[in-house]
Amino acid sequence: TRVTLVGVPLDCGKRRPGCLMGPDSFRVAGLAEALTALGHEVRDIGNLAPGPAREVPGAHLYRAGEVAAWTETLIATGRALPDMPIFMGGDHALSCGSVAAMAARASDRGRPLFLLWLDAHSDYHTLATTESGNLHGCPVAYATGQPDFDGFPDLPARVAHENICMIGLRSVDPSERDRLAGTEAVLHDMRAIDEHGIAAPLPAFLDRVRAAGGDLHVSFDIDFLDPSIAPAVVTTVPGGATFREAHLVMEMLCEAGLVTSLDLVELNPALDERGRSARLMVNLTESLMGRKIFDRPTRARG
Ligand code: DIR
Ligand code: MN
Ligand code: MN
Ligand code: MN
Repeated sequence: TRVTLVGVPLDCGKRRPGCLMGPDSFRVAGLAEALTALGHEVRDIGNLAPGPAREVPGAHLYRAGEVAAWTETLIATGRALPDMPIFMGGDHALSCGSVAAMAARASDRGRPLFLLWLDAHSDYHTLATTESGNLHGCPVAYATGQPDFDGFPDLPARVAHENICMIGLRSVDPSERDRLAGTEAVLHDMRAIDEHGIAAPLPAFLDRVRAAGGDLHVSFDIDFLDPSIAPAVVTTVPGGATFREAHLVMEMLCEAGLVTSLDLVELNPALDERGRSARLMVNLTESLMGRKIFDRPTRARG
């Protein structure tokens, strides 16, 4: 696979700074080298920069005009990217732009975009519902075309709720829950994983992507993982995915061969312990891109 690494040092989606160092932390942890060693053709196009902040009304919102400017840049740049982009964040507000860009690119190719959201949070706030005012809690609502994003770029293509699967949820605000409940998004909280295992929800979703001939964007928020293995994030929530569970998800995605783009977001290197969380994200990306112990026979499909 030809992979394009895109640095997105966006750090304005929440108050505590640090994510701007994320792209370089992934570089230092050897992301490009690891993917090259797996046989991929890797190109690092460096870090993007946003245009001037846009006018976004809302006194309770934190640096929303800058997030809107980043979104504009990401849509323009991302939509034209060939091959498989990996968006190295940066906080999760960058997914307003990366997901919108991948939806636009898919639609340019006549395909639907599917979205796998690996996160403790559902990130389904609008500018009107967010209580924190932090826009890293908003990308799914923006990318699905919810109202109340005044000042943001018009969406070139929206992601359909029925094409969204979320895994790892354990911090969902009441208004997010209520509005998501009225949609066809498939939501798997940690209890579902406890009861059925993390492998259970994936095959049905991946079969739908394949049947629709869709592109598949994976948005990987590091707080999907349990804080004991990935402490370098400001919004840790106990009870996350284990090391083995996360690798299993990545290996299953690899075997399906459907992933067309990836976000690696919310890593805060200032909170990292000697680059451990960054390296874990690199190792998980290796599993997604082909590292394995033994081959598995291809799963029979009906
Ligand atoms: C949180 C978002 N629900 C908020 N938290 C996130 O600020 O509204 N953490 N996305 O990763
Ligand atoms: Mn998130
Ligand atoms: Mn999160
Ligand atoms: Mn919240």
